[in-house]
Amino acid sequence: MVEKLDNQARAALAAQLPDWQLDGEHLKRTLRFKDFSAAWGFMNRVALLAEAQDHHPEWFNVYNRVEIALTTHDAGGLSARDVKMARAIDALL
Ligand code: H2B
Repeated sequence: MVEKLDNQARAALAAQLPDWQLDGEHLKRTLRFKDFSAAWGFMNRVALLAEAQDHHPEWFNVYNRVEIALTTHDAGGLSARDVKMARAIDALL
């Protein structure tokens, strides 16, 4: 069973992941691409990461915009899996 982040770990997120917003039990980031094709290409790459890590984003796409919300369903909130996924997504960009 994966553990939720404790308050100290949550407080460190702003410095560790400056492009992500902490919103309750989600880490959120909105990205804009040149067009739908670029957005979809990015989503494909994230999908491969998600499968490899067995950790899947909640997300929403309209044309060139991709909104991502990370949380760990098995923990009922944020865990180290979300931090790892956010870092991996950042590394794709
Ligand atoms: N993704 C996310 N975001 N949270 C989870 O707890 C989770 C997941 N659990 N992907 C995985 C799949 C689990 O359901 C499977 C059975 O390993």
